[in-house]
Amino acid sequence: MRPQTRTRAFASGLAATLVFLGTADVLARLLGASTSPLTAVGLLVIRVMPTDLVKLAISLFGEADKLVLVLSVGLAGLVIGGFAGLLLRTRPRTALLALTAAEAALTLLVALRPESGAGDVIAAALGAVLGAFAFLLLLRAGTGYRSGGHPNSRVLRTSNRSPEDDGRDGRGGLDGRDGPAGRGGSGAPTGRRGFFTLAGAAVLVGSVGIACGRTITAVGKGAAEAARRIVLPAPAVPAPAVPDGAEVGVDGVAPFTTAQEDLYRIDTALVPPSIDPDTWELRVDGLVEEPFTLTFDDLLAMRLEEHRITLTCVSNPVGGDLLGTGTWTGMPIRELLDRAGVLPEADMVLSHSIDGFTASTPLEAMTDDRASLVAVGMNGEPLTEVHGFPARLIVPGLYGFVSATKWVTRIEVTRFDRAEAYWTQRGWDAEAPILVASRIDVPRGLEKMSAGDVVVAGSAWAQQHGVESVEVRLDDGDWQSADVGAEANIDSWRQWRMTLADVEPGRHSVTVRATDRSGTVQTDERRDPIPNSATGHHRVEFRVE
Ligand SMILES: Nc1nc2c(c(=O)[nH]1)N[C@H]1C(S)=C(S)[C@@H](COP(=O)(O)O)O[C@H]1N2
Ligand SMILES: [Mo]
Repeated sequence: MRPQTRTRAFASGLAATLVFLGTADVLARLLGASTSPLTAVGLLVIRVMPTDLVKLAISLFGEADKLVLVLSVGLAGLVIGGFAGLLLRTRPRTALLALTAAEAALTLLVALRPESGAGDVIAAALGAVLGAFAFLLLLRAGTGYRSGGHPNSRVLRTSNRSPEDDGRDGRGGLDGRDGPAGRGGSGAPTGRRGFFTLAGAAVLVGSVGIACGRTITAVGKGAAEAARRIVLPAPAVPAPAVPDGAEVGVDGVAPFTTAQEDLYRIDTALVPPSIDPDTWELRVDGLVEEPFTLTFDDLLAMRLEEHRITLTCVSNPVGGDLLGTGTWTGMPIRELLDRAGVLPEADMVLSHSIDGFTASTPLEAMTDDRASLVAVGMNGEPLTEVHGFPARLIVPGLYGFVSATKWVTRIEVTRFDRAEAYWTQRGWDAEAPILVASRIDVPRGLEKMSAGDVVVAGSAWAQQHGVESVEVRLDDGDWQSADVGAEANIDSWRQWRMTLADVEPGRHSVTVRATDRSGTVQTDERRDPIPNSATGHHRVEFRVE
């Protein structure tokens, strides 16, 4: 049997890995599954990565962070596959075993994901078989090795000879001569061209697989989006209209109602779970007298209410846009908990997402009179996939990470001393009420304005307390009261505006602070978002000429 050159061995491992990843990826999409081995490893990386590194990745790559992650995982996989391929030179059986074991492990990883179904596992397993098959073909083409057909001694001999073979193979000319007429009989090694044609074909199959897989995802999204054009029933309790004057009429200020597609997205899901509403269920259990389960149809048939609520992320930096206001349609969680009968020792609700994410919400925030919802719609439309289709939680007055579980499947009544939520395990607070805050939308940082009157405007929020007033100051001048837009309710943000008269040419800054109805003035103390949100006044520099 011919020995394997280093290049061939490496190429075999790499190409076989690509066949596995690529075919598993495209098969997953074709079977309507959402988790391919590539995705599963990406999710695992997110899980084990230190929080600081995740933050760094997000700040470096922004919205492309997930793509960068998948690409890095893919490339790392190929290189590892390549190195495993090097084993072919000395121990072809071990190499084959290692590759199959690695593929099996990744298939198992897919199977272990909570959102995985039979389709995900079948796709990964088929990909693994194809990958192993490609590896065998390449092994044959490179050496004439046939699994099982050759006695161990031949393999061992290959191993013994390999050091000198390096030099020989390097001379290349031997390839052609040994090729078709080689010593291996029916298992004859293919010539250099034959081997690389085969390797090229494998690489092509794998890359096309990944490309198609990802394209189908993109196209499928549109189809899935259409399929979910469920018409929500009219809410039994509609939200009052947005009051006149809620908007202060300044271009560049975030609109009072945020369109669902413009709402920020924050979650740990690499691909948003694709949930079939016909099989989705919500379980209410834990410390309750009578646990029960609802289907999506059960939920839609209930007395749904509509509430206007500003959702805010704890990671929102001062001046950031990780917040938005929607008119949410849903079922009051309070009523679901009433039906289950909460036991007296309970003090927390741990909501579970289909993807394993959890949030801990003080029981009180779900049983007092605030509008905590199992929401099925935003602004009159069903939720989109990224925002939690078919159902998510919305709790006024608490940051999203301790309340707003998307793709929710379980409401577990428990105690803070018994269970910990996803982000609490990672150093963030277990309870996190939203702090009064404000933002300048106009002018934009470093904007050039013409001399004279300068209009400044933005938003302020203090969910559950309500925004009482907003103040602005030019440079280091005195705080002046801004005009605040009409208040829809205490759970929604308020726009504000102010005209600074006769601003002198030159560089200036404007700073904003809000006060809530309990009298708390937004602090100017700067601190990081972890563990329970950034603080500090938003300040914007601009130029007047
Ligand atoms: N399943 C799940 N739900 C989740 C999260 C998540 O990572 N997974 N992130 C939470 C956080 S931190 C926030 S701020 C809100 C954001 O909701 P949005 O993406 O719809 O704006 O969702 C919350 N719900
Ligand atoms: Mo968040």
